[in-house]
Amino acid sequence: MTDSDFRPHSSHWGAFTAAWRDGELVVRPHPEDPDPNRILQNFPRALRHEARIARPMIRRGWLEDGPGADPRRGRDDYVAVSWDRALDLLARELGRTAPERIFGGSYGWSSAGRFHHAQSQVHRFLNTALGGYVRSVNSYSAGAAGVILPHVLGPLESVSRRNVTWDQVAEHSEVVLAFGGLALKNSMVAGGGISKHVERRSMQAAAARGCAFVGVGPLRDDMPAEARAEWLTITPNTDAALMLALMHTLVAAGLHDRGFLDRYTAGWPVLEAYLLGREDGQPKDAAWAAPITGISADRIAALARSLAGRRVLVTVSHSLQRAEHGEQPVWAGIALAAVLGQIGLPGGGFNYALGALGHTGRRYNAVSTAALPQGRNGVGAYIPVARISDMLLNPGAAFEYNGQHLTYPDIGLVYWAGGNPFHHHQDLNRLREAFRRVDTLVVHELAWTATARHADIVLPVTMTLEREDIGSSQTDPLMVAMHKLAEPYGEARDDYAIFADLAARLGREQAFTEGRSARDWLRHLYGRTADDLRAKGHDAPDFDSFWQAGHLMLPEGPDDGGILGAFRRDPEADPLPTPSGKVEVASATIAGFGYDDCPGHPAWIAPRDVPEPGAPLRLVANQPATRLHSQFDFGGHSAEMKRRGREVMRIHPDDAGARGIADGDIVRLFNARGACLAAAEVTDGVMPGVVQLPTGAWYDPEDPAEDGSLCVHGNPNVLTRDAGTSRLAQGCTGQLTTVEVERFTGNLPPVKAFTPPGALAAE
Ligand SMILES: Nc1nc2c(c(=O)[nH]1)N[C@H]1C(S)=C(S)[C@@H](COP(=O)(O)OP(=O)(O)OC[C@H]3O[C@@H](n4cnc5c(=O)[nH]c(N)nc54)[C@H](O)[C@@H]3O)O[C@H]1N2
Ligand SMILES: Nc1nc2c(c(=O)[nH]1)N[C@H]1C(S)=C(S)[C@@H](COP(=O)(O)OP(=O)(O)OC[C@H]3O[C@@H](n4cnc5c(=O)[nH]c(N)nc54)[C@H](O)[C@@H]3O)O[C@H]1N2
Ligand SMILES: [Mo]
Repeated sequence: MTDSDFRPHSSHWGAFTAAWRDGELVVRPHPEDPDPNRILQNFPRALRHEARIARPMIRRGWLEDGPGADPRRGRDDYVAVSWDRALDLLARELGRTAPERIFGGSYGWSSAGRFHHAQSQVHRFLNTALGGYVRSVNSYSAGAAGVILPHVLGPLESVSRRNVTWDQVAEHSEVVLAFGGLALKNSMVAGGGISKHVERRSMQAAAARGCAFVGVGPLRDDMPAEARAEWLTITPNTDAALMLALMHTLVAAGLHDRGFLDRYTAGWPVLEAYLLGREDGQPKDAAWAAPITGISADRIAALARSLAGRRVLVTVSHSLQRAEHGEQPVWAGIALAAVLGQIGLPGGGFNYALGALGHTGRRYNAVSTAALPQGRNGVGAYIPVARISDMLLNPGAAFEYNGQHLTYPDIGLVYWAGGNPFHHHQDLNRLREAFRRVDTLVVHELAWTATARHADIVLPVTMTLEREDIGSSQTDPLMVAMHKLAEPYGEARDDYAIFADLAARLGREQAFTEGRSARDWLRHLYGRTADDLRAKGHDAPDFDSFWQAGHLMLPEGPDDGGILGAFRRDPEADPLPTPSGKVEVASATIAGFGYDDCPGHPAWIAPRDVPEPGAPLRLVANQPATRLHSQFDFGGHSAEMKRRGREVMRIHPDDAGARGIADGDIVRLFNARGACLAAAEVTDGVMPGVVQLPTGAWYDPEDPAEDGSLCVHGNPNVLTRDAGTSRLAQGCTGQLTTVEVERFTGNLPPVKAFTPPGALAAE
């Protein structure tokens, strides 16, 4: 095996090359990546794992009894059918279902290649072949932030990705106050691919220059050792109270930047009145915040004083807003940065979700990289993405969202390609109930996820290694010619090929394919980038040269702070795209909606989901270090990091001792919504009163026929609550909930998540 045997490919967790040796795929990270990650090592074993789906499958109840609500979903057998039979049946269903009754939101990360991106494929198919579908808006990532940011500071992308860079942090920041931390496990990942993981060395350089990092959160390893950070533990979901108290302390001491507040913000008198307690008689001072946050008043006051007059960067992770009233810590973080007068300065101000993904803290490419055009959606109805169960359970019911009164549509057919709702959604027992209501659930999957196991029609798709594509992200200069590395598993086909055949059955093949093969589409998409390069005066190789070289370096744009930098330099010439053109530390628009769960200024609103006798511990259900979400949970690296085949839950020694739990024990986590098993790791890296179980272990009910059955594998979403952040954003609140934990003493049930469901002989 020589270097020339290694062919380029890319994934959301890194660009790489791979080659075959003795029947095994060998995966090497991109040679110039200074800090590659182990998630790449999930690929080799995943490729031919028995969890892959080999043939089109139809759920027996649906095949025998036809479409309709069915309590057998999730515990039925499957019948293997030919592709022709599966596509004929599906085309018939699609043809007789009105687009207004098809839910095609199909949320999920899919794979990195820009052409075979399954979510783009399904949307294009539903638009071009059927005229549209009921869609979803926003994301599980930034459900609350994505809605509140445009009202108060600017679009999500500008505040998150086109803002402060890691180079600015290394060079300019004096204090980085990181709410929710800057965990390296998270910045491993970037949608569309990433060639350089720069976070570790940037924080190292900043710390060496004397920059002080403060990591606020329940876990020590939310900050890398290289940042030499102070770990400030906080009671989860109380950050807004800490931020308000920091502001109060600064204002009371006259340390706030009045010049900045006057010139660059709107609504300061409203927020100031709230901080000082003129509204409710309660000053939001350090003594007030201490019992809420679990941080002493002295510590809060000292922290506030340490920020004044320095180049401070406030970062707020996605996790803080993936919780009840998640809008508040985002808005309060912005207000804190405004009180400090730092917004728009290099290495200072506010950067939403810096470090949460490898897209942030980077320069944008100076040219665009093409995405598959989606066509036009003729259906107007939509839901905020995390309201899926609500929609399916309550057709016709009214709900509020971002100042609007909306109604849940009545859905007959759900089409999913490239996402795993049994990974991403909350209260999975409720989701099962919701999925039982529809007439038909169609899933394109490469493996037998729990979502596939609930579907009526399961179509096996290729995984990224089995096809050609172009890997590219706007925040990474390396565009990758993703070469095919393996033949498709079993009868698996590309999503594109499946949709093309369905479109043909519906008489819409030309509209969907535009007469192009997959290779033709790659050429076409590459051509758009090449044209843009040439238009901007750069050289661009032709497609065949690009393909042979395996990559192309794109020119990068400036590091100028984006719209926040421009606004800071000249607020009259470059106002922010908010109603006032300024930073809205209070918002007349939001106040006008009249929501008590999201008032007109950042506020502390006590959550309802707080510890109680039956559930005295707070559960942090965060992103997993060993994989992307649920993807390739059966891959080598993810599997190796489990204990006795279960996901690992971390618990503080005091909480473990009080429950007789030892390191390595199997434990049962439970609350009013459900229960799951996990393996305990006892560590003081988790603050007392908190347990942490990452997402991504495949849902594995002990008895699929029983409602509320124990998940034997460790999926925390059997425990989380299915409720929106507030009426403003209706965002996902899956990050936090409350649980009790006990040592599991029964017979240990086997993990069956990766064993295909019962299959009947082919028809
Ligand atoms: N409790 C809790 N829940 C959470 C979160 C949390 O913090 N706590 N975080 C949330 C967040 S931020 C997110 S983004 C979501 C993530 O939720 P998802 O994006 O739904 O999770 P993934 O596991 O990435 O799902 C992608 C699916 O696509 C499949 N796939 C990959 N390639 C292809 C392909 O080419 N074609 C097809 N058809 N399928 C393919 C994979 O096998 C996988 O099943 O989870 C959310 N859920
Ligand atoms: N390895 C890996 N990386 C990923 C992903 C993955 O699946 N795997 N998913 C990617 C995606 S889609 C997204 S959206 C991002 C998500 O980015 P985030 O949502 O920010 O990531 P999390 O790891 O869920 O949360 C970060 C940390 O916030 C802390 N935290 C939780 N609640 C609170 C709180 O109330 N207050 C404070 N101060 N801290 C709190 C937790 O300790 C947690 O470890 O991650 C991305 N990166
Ligand atoms: Mo996300």
